[in-house]
Amino acid sequence: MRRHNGRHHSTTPRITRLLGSLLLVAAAGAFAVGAAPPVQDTAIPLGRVVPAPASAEPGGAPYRITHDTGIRVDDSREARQVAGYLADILRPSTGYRLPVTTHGGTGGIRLRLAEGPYGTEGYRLDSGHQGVTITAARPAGLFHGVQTLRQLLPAAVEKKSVQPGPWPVAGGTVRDTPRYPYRGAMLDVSRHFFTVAQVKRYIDQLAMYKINELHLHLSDDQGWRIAIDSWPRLATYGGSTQVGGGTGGHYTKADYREIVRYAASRYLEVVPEIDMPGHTDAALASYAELNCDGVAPPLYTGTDVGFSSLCVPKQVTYDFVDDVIRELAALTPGRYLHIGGDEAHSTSHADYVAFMDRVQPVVAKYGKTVIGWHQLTGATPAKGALAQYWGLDDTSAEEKAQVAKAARNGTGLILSPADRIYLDMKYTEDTPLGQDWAGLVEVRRSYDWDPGDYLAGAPASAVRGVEAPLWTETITDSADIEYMAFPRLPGVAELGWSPAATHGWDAYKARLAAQGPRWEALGIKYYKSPQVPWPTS
Ligand code: TNX
Repeated sequence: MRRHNGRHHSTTPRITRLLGSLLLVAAAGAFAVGAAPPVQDTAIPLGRVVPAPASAEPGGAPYRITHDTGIRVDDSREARQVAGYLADILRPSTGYRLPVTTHGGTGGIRLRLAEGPYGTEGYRLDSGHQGVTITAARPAGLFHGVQTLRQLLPAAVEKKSVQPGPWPVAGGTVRDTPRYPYRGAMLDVSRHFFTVAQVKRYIDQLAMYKINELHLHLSDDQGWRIAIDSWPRLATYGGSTQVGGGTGGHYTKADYREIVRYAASRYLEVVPEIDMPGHTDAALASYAELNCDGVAPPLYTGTDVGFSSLCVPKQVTYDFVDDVIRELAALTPGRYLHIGGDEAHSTSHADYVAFMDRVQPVVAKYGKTVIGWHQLTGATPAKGALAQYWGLDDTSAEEKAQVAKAARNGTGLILSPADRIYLDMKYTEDTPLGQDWAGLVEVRRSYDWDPGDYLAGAPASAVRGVEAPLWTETITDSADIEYMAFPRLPGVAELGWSPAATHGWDAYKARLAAQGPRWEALGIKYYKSPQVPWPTS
């Protein structure tokens, strides 16, 4: 709706003009209720996308999706699936048939696989009078291009009921490839359990911003969340509660496979984490023999950390670890297995080092690459391992130097600085959910830093990407997840995807603001940060 109309800029006294505008607003409101609402008739500018594309060259006529539009796709199974995904988004709101075809023709929406400078995830989007073509070397690139196309359409495209349109896509060319290969989000399903449906909903939201790694924190003191056949009580007993004493839950192997399958259909890789040797009360409570004193502690439903440890000297510990890693690796097509390693305050340093020396080869034996929280750099990270850095500005110089040194020696880094991108940190003092041990993290603070030079002494080439963890001591349902993730998560996605040259808060906040109506259309209740110029609707 146009709110500034030249006709009202007359010489009438201010008060009359004010009354006039009030009447105009009232009339517009009545119109919206009665007839079709006023529609946006200009296309969204080509670059107004989060994460910012590597380049956007506007030009030429826009394309308009109409009842005649079809989706043409190369005859590859994966490309057809991406086309089906796009059709599933566009059909409910446009009301058009949008047939997906694999034979020739011209115009319309086309998804095309072709060699070119796209890498495994990049794409090119060309829009003009005749149609929109997304070209990529791999299906992941087509999928990311589809996310860009979504954001170039009016926000109402996200609604589940037929909307009036029109559906223009600005003319021009977008060329886009990611800055980093690892762009992750972590969900802690231990402190509170989240159902498969809740995880899928989050996966869909992550995919909109080209996030490609879903890290699931599957075990902690408060709950063990994955079925392990050789140690069944881990899930049935260790998974039977959660923070606050609720009934918890766990994923059967079929549940977990379904999450992996769904994530893969959105081009996310699942990174499962079993946190060891600390954060293990749920396991220790399930099997007395895992404890050094042979006595099982009670299940834990509080929020303290650092009080539990696997028994490092006992052989049974390694039988347990081998079984768990073997079964989890067999369920996981992804490359990584995260072994935690944070806050092992009840494990001596010597034991910690000995434990990591024995456990990392087990991960390799089952064909996976180790990821550990950055405390792993206090032991000897395996060749090829990645360390996930979760320090803060005021983390000790010594600890930072230890991580930087490991990075210089070849350990890759995933950056998750807690005072920037921990999604469980409160935005302000008044945020009803979350914690504040790493400080308050408003939207600008979470966006305005550069992963490339963040950790002094770590070479830029060591940085594999970024990940936004969401710890769930205070988070219990999808609405809570969404309130903490939006609007910070898209900023993390942009830090991971967009070239450093595109970085800038002023331009970003305008692009971010344009996401608000999309979230509203999708039923996402986000934090309306006063730092962001949300459109008034
Ligand atoms: C620290 S960060 C933890 C988690 C907590 C989180 C709460 C990290 C690797 N460990 O155990 O859930 O703080 O913000």
